[in-house]
Amino acid sequence: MSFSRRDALLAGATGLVAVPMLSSAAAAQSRTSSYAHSTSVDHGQSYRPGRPGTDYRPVITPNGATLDYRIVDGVKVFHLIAEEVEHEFAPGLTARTWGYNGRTHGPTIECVEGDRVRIYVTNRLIAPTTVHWHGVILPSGMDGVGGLNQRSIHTGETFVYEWTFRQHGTFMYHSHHDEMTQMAMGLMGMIVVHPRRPRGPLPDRDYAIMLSTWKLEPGARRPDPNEMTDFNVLTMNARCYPGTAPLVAQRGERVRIRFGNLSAMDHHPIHLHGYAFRITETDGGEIPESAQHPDTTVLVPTGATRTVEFIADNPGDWAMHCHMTHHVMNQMGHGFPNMIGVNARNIDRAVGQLLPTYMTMGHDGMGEHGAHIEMGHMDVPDNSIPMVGARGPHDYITMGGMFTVLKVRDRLTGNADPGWYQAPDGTQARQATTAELQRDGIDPSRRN
Ligand SMILES: [Cu+2]
Repeated sequence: MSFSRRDALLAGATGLVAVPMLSSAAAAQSRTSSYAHSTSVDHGQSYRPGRPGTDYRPVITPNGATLDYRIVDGVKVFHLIAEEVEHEFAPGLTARTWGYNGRTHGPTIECVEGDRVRIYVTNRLIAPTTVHWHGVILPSGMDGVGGLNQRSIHTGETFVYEWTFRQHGTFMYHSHHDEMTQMAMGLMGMIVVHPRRPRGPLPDRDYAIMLSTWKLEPGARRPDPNEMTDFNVLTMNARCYPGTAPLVAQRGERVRIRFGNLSAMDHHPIHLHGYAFRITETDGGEIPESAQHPDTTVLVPTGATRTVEFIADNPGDWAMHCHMTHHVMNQMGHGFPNMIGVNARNIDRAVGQLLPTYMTMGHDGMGEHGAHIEMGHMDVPDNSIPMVGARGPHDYITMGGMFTVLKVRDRLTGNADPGWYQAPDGTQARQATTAELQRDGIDPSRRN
């Protein structure tokens, strides 16, 4: 349909064309074609505040929280407090970060399209700040860019932002004053706006995950905002593996995962094992069904959100991680020589006479690093985590950083971690037996 409401308004304003009355279905149709963002509300109309459980199924922010609100005269009132936070990235690694309401990142702001919101922002930081509402269509004066849309909020001050959500989707909020410093310190969070009139099936599990990157020298207590390239703590909802909580789903459920990325310098191709999903939304709006395509990896550019959906029909423990291999390492040191293939036995013996715990690292790769540290073979500075991993059900999991696990089970209790997957007989990789090798004509000692 080429005739849009905007065209109608323009035509009406110029008085050149008679404006036909549109049926409400046609009006809805015209709205979706005239706006890039997705909307299911009538723009002149006001709506009662959307209620969790009635108007929407609440989103889950793994390792995070959802911001509380109260309703005052039909307006949802929120209060964000920007402040310093003692934050744990994973067991063994904490830092003084900046966040909102006692957590890094800030809690997820969740609304329903048509909700009128009033968001108070109190600044308890040592520096001025503002909050920008990324992707939200609102009046220019509410957009939160320091200097451009408002003066900055000084320490001790409280500002108020107010608008009506006229769109649904996944958005973000973050500091827009001294962004380089304040976002590197963690001042960001997710915004989820549910449609007032949903089309299509609702998800049974709806997850929100913010991707971000940090530089934290081993032993240091504060992230370094000056870093441009060498980020060494890569996080989902400000946690790095093994600190990331698993996502769970019951077999057959429709799962939606909303990714946001506010990394300083990096895009993240997030890969899910065991599934193909559809990429259904960006922070610009819903992707028309005809343009959705199946994929196993979704590239989440910095400054953007991507939403994926799939039916959880394949039970198991499925890795979900950034596919950039340096983004699934924890505090990675790059400043050492390439030792792959080097026989370090003589070096270890010689140095070992002076330093009894000495061990040359890296001659068969980096996978051993975390396990060695756990076994006490190697010391690491206080308040730091090894380059990789955690103990898994079968062996050491040589992944860190932007890594988590989707656990799909026939039966679940709420959102509780069901533990490790027990593969049914005959569905587990294992060492081949001699009989099998003989049966299938496989000779392990064969030379090509
Ligand atoms: Cu990445």
